[in-house]
Amino acid sequence: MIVAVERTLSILKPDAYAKGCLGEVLRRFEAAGLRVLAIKSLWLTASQAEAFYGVHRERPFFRDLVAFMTSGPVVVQVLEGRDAVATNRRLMGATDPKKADTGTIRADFGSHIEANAVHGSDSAQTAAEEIAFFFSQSELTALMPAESGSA
Ligand code: FUP
Repeated sequence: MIVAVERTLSILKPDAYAKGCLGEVLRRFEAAGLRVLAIKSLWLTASQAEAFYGVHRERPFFRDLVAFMTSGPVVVQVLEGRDAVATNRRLMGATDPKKADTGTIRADFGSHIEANAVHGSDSAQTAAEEIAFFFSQSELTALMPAESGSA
């Protein structure tokens, strides 16, 4: 079976940040073989949250989702590893924490369908777009080894 090494975008949402479970969630990613390629914390503006979740603009929960995503700081990160998109989605669990499998991040740390602790890209194509939304090329290459021979 061919398993692709790929990248995905992960967000630790305001509820996860407030609960103090960032370390445990990161531990689970690393234990599953996902490496943190780039990471930063920020407080999303309404325009950023609206643009990021633009696909849901017409849904009834859109306003509440934007309000929630701007209610506190988040951590955004690029995870890299084998089958990263699917691995991250498996670790996250279903969108609604009540329906998420036991032991998944959303089952353990989510409160309800809106405050569900984490976001993860749902395809390689979406991942590429979401990574570019938050990270510049230089941020993505910051952890590459320095050129040999430089002083
Ligand atoms: P997921 O890919 O699991 O994050 O789920 P979706 O892309 O379908 O939804 C994105 C976010 O919208 C969810 F994380 C939470 C929010 N949402 C609601 O608040 N209510 C809904 O009924 C569905 C999604």
